[in-house]
Amino acid sequence: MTCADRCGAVRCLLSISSSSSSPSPVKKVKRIEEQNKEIMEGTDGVTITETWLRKHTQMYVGATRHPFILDIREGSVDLSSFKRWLGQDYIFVRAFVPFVASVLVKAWKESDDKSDVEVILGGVAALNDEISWFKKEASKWGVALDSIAPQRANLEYCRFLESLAGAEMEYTRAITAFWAIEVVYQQSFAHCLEDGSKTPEELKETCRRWGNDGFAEYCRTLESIANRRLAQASDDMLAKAELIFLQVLEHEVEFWNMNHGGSA
Ligand code: HMH
Repeated sequence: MTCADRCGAVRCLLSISSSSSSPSPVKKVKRIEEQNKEIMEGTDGVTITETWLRKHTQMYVGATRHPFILDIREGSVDLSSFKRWLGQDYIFVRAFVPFVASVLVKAWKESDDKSDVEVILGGVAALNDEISWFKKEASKWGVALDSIAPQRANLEYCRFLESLAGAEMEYTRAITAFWAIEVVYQQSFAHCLEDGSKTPEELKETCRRWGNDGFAEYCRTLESIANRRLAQASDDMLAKAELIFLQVLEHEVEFWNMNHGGSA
């Protein structure tokens, strides 16, 4: 497949995933299945998530190299934007807890590997720690967490999390979403800690929360669970999981947009 073909496929999928006047969900899934047959030719040994990352590079880069993150890395971030992100992300993380708990229950009921439960339980424990961290960090910045209202993009993302937590969302799609949500933050904040970055000292602790090596390892474990499930999935399920992956990327971009620029 040539690069031009691949770019065409990305553009096509972008329109599939974001346009409200696009075909029905069934047609979207069928189109993704057809494209995947082509893309998967000659990709033996490459994991499913890897093929998605290649196919949707543009969107993935959009979510992990957003101007908000680039500003942190350049040391030019507007502190009111940072504080807004802190308050909004606290609300998001509170809504993320019941979603992760739902993934835990699905792993217990549906997983073919018992160790998945332990990995997800580790994620729940980390979230407990994270909520305390948000409170501490907010008091450091003078952000009053209790009086913050969620903004539209946040509400929409939280609503999406609720749909992912529903009983009709099977484990394969739920764990795929879980990996995607975590990896965007890991990749974004790790970028702010790379050699040559000018991240201000007072923002480094935030970046280390998601950019540290342990979190990267945790994301790789989630990715390998997702890939194990995806490798056993039907073409229909694969295409549906890919759509979830794209929806996560879109919500992440909107979440960054919400925090970036404008007035606090
Ligand atoms: C919006 N995405 C958002 N917030 C987070 N804290 C994470 C992902 C990672 O947990």
